[in-house]
Amino acid sequence: MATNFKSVLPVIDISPLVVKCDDPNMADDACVAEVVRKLDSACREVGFFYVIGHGISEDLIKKVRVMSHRFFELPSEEKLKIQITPAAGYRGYQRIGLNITNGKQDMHEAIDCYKEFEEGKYGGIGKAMEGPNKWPENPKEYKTLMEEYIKLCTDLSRNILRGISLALGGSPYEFEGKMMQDPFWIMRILGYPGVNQDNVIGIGAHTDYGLLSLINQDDDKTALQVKDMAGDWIPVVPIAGSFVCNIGDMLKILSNGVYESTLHRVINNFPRYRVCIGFFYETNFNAVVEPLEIFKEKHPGKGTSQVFKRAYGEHLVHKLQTTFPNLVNHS
Ligand SMILES: O=C(O)CCC(=O)C(=O)O
Ligand SMILES: [Fe+2]
Repeated sequence: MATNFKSVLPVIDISPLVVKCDDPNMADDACVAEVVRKLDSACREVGFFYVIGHGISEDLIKKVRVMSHRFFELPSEEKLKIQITPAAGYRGYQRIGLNITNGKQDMHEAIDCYKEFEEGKYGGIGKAMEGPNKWPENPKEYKTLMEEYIKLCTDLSRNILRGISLALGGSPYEFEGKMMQDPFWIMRILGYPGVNQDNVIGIGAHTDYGLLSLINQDDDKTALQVKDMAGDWIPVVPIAGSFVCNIGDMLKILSNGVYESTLHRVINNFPRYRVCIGFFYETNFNAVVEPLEIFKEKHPGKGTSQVFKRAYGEHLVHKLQTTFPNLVNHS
């Protein structure tokens, strides 16, 4: 397979960054500087990499998948008790085929969760997404486990972004400024039936639309694929205990186009069911995202004049309405 980068994505041990994450002088540490250099080349060349040494226990990473498998094994009527509706802020369970990407039904089911916020906080923009997340009663303790996981993923994303901020030539905190002081997040708990045949698409080709994504995938089947610069799809072979990390559209804009968000898709042509937990760290819900001044100064030759003409939250609601046209039309 011809590729412009190795068919194995970079694996980055970020432990030095995790250790120093609260030290404003972290960049002076030689081990942190090495992590930053690796993040820079991964973000420039691929937009996808594995992180290890991230500090979240392998047991917990595995447990959230095991519990999610248990939920998806329940009878359909059980799962539909927490069914997604526009009236519930697009939160909850969606059956197989409800999600549409590029006009086609995706072969997956999911629980979608979003950061909760008080009614009226974002006025008209936020209205469509108001409401609490919907958690099943079974498995027991699932909500508590997932909420703990979300907290850890939020901290980890912020810490990786500190490294990426340094990689772009800024201070560690450029992604904590006015557009990102109250970061939104999305979590999708995804289940892909094993179809054992080719060309059944679990999720069609797309880029993620936030800042940074953390993918926690079953470690015994390869289904996620990333499109490389030569246009070939390369498999993202699981590494136990790692997260697959990738850049979203908002980071592309904020970085002044220095980093790209990369197309990816999922095809589970294994006979067995696959679970993946996607955590998506975003800007403020109401941020109108544009390239950061510091990165325009640092990378003048690069440049994207791309400004996000509406608030990130409006973009998200629009995406949800195109992803779930059947929900919008029939409720
Ligand atoms: O299932 C996966 O590995 C990735 C899912 C994904 O790309 C997404 O939810 O945006
Ligand atoms: Fe994705």
